[in-house]
Amino acid sequence: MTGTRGTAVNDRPDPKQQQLDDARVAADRGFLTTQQGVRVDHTDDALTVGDRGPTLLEDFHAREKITHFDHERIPERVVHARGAGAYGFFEPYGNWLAEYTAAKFLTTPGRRTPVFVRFSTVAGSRGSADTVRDVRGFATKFYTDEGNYDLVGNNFPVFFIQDGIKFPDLVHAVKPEPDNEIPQAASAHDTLWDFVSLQPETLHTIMWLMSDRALPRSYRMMQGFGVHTFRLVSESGQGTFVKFHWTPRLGVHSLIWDECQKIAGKDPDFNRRDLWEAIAAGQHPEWELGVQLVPERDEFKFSFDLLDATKIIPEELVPVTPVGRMVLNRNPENFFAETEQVAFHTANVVPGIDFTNDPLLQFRNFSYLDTQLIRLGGPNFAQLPVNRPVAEVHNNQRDGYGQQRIVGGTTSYHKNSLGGGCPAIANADVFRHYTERVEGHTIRRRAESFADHYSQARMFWRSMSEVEAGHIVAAYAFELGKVGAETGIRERVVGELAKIDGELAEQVATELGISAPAAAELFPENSPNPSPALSQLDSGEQTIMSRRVAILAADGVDGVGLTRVAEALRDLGAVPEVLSLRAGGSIAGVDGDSVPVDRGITTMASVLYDAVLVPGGSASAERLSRDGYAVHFVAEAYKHLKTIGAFGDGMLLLRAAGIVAGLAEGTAPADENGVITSMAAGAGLPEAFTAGVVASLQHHRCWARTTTAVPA
Ligand code: HDE
Repeated sequence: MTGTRGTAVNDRPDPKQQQLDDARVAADRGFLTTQQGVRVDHTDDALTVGDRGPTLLEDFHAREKITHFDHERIPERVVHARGAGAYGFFEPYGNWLAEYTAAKFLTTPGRRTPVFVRFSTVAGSRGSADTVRDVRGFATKFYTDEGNYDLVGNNFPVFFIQDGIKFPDLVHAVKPEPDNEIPQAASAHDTLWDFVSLQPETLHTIMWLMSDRALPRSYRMMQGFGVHTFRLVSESGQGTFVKFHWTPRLGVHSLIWDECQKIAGKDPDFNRRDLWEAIAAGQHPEWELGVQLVPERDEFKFSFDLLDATKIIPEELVPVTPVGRMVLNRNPENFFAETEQVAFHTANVVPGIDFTNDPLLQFRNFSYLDTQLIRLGGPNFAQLPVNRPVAEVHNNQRDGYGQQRIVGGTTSYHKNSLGGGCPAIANADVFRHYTERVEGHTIRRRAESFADHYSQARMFWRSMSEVEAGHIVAAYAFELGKVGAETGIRERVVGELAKIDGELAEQVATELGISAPAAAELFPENSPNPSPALSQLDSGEQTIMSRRVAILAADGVDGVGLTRVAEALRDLGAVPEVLSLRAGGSIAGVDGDSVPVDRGITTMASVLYDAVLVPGGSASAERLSRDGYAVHFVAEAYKHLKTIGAFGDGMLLLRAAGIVAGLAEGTAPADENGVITSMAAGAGLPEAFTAGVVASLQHHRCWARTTTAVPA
């Protein structure tokens, strides 16, 4: 489609091409070359004069190697610096949405659109830990046949601020403090809470940040939201407001704050590793895409403004309707090339999806392209493999840093006659901006319809189960407890909480040892009913798929019983691992069998598992009961409300940890305390034991234990 005149079509072998081909062949065969394709025979010693003489500048290989290394780092993302990515596909369930949108990838049954998803934390640097208290990014690039569509969302459905001009303030407040760059990847510090206490529009999202949503057990177990109200546009140009929701098949599950802090030391890559290993093991995570649709005539029917990104549309008012599913089934090959260089942009839309005047979204449409220009070093980043559309690209944009395309012809302008008028303007399947009538005065003022910062925070708080509400209070107490007591910030925040809910304010104040102001709930008239959809307890399918189970064992273990339970769990998709006092090899079973060891108890920790099992075998159980790590392992699992199973003499270890008093049998199949025990052993181990473990593990944690769990 580009110009025909002078296009380099040449039958003679091009020597340059020959060189390139040779270099490629050499690289394919694994020969070491310079960037110019020259083979080198030595890369371990630089060129010097004699054995002990100076290094020579003419060693072009050494200089090229070190120069390239010196330039390896690119600026990290100013937010969402730490992430993990994966490829997969999206497919719609049917075509019913075609009435509302011209976007074919959402409405063509059977069409699988490739995707790349990047999950991230927001506040920390690239090297920070995964399990910090933070929002998670959930950004999806759909490589549709009509061009790339990016849904750049988060795992919370709301955002901290209403107008993009506040974004630098918010991010400066939450990032490490500028004088000493402390703390890394943490919101528990003066500047964030100073900002929160003075900027009440943050209160609803802060409530989410204090909730379990900020501590996902896995990227595979969190929801995603487009956050803004977007607009679907039909073939005939009719607009419909839409909110996008991703719902994970595995349910929405979280870590416990104490676990998060320990995992940050034991395995800072916990969430990254989890995603990578699940995909590598063929346990491909899956989400359902759902939409909430609001006809244009209903734009003003709610007590909140659809353009206000600090508000949700409660699912009880507008249900979420499933549209299709997304499966992630391939890990990247190179973190930098793919996960680091991927560039998302809210303005990457395709025909059928458009924006609204949400003042946060409008800013994002400017900011993402702007930031890519500096982060990826120029205007050609769309040519990087991970960003390249599958749709054909033709235009008159030329040159710039990192240009990869060699476009022939003499014309790079529109309109032209010399290039045959190419690229031509299409008249079908084109993106046409939605025609919206807009009028008003030029003002710098927040809309009155954005004023209620309290009633949805109240709805969230009142929709929580007792356990979840307890976590929220504890989170406020932890975070504010790290804020200087003399600053007045704690009091100001509690004062804002009192405008949400008096009881919440009082509970937090009690934890902080300050007095709570009297409840002064604002906007009670807007207070929606509690929304059960906001609680995440017992969400999703009842499955133990990909749940990690530690089996603690030593020489003399009941290998027959161990293998029986492990196989049953593995058959259901769980990941059992045998942990022993040595990190490898095998241990001797009591029946003369031998059991392979996967890992060492001291290199792992219960916080890295979802459940713990202790098989019988008196020698094994006695040895473990004398080992501080093993005792701590089960005690900590108990504290973190995890399923614990023990059979035969395995109960000795539970007794050593103070979990059971004696060797009495538990109430199989599922003890409501999540401790499943059986006196049986070997081939006699009843199926009810495993069934009890599975039933308990399906609930993620044993919440009933919350009040009884003793500190490990
Ligand atoms: Fe972002 N955001 N953001 N953001 N955001 C970036 O873009 C920005 C907002 C989100 O995995 C940056 O390439 C502004 C809301 C995700 O690569 C930057 C505003 C939501 C990612 C930027 C917002 C998000 C980013 C940093 C307020 C949820 C990571 C590097 C107006 C709906 C994407 C980059 C990835 C990244 C700007 C608010 C989600 C600076 C100005 C709301 C998931 O452009």
